[in-house]
Amino acid sequence: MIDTKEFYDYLLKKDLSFFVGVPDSLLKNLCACITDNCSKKNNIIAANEGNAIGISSGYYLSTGKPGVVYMQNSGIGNAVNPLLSLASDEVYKIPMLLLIGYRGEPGIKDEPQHKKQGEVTLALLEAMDIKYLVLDTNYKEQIDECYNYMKEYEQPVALVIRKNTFTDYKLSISNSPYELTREEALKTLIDLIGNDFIVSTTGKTSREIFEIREARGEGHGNDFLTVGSMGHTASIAFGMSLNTKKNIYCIDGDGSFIMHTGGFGIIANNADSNFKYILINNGAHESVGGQPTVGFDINVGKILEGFGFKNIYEAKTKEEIKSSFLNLKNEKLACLIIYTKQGSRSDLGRPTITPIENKKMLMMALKGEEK
Ligand SMILES: Cc1ncc(C[n+]2csc(CCOP(=O)(O)OP(=O)(O)O)c2C)c(N)n1
Repeated sequence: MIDTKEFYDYLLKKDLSFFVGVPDSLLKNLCACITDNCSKKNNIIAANEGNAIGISSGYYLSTGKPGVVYMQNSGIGNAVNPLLSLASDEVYKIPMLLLIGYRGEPGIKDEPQHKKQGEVTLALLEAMDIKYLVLDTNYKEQIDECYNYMKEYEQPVALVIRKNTFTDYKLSISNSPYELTREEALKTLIDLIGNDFIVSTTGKTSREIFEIREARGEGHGNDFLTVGSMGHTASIAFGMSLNTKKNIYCIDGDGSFIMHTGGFGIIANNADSNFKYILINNGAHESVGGQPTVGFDINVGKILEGFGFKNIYEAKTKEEIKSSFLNLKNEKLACLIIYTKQGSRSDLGRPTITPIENKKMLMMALKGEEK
């Protein structure tokens, strides 16, 4: 294992002191160490991984120094375009150190959404002509090698980081002004949603919905538990809502909302009255370690309104969820923003049905509900 703080300190020693990225569960300890030790100005938690490449490129243009971009390998997809059409040697030649969490590494057990990504991670880097090293305990030499490569070739270079590489580092999570937990909010919502359909976001939201249904002995056919494709939950729900009479409730997270916010303009201007948007805002990427988002700093309601949503409700308690729900249900282009604190059960499991089983159950349940 690598001592997290020593790794971080060594990056600083090489003058690699500007960090930007999207947190990852596998890089949880490193992200926590960066969040704890870096000034806000030198650690930007980006909306998505492509944004992170852009920000790091801008940093280089004004300082001549490479930035450090952290991401889960799922985020490579978001980063491909700016890596190839901005940073590459055929375009502007912009060096940066990519720290990539290696979920789904072949031979290591992982969740279905990480399998394919893990299989192709190294091949993707090779196809993009990005030099990479798989991080090892001789990390100082590896960082030196990356540093020298960036100096000589002015190119992005990657350190691919396996599961359990870093020692524990606990993030000091600031106190939340809210009392409700995400799981309490979900239980309340599931009671109210009844026989309608749910499309839930990646991370613990979908895991909690699965376990609530299990505990109640209900099936999973009314839920699409989006395990991957972070930031696309609302688009999936919107696409689904176009051809069904049923109400489709998208239950999203703030990190996911922020990742691909542009999609909401398209949704608001095309959705029918059966598309319902619920955002659980805990101001954090809670599922991967609790690193802050700008969820509490931006006015989500005004943003949704600006895109064309009409009736924005807010709730901080179960009672407020209940009292606004009828309006959400009955009004076209209505949204509900629920403010919660961070935290989840320590024994929270994962869906025991496969994504394909979930898909089949859902499609079966939707059959006969066409508009
Ligand atoms: C493209 C991509 N980047 C990063 C991740 C890792 N990831 C999984 S869940 C999550 C946090 C989601 O945050 P939010 O939507 O606010 O929900 P919360 O976990 O707070 O409930 C992240 C960053 C991912 N799955 N996909």
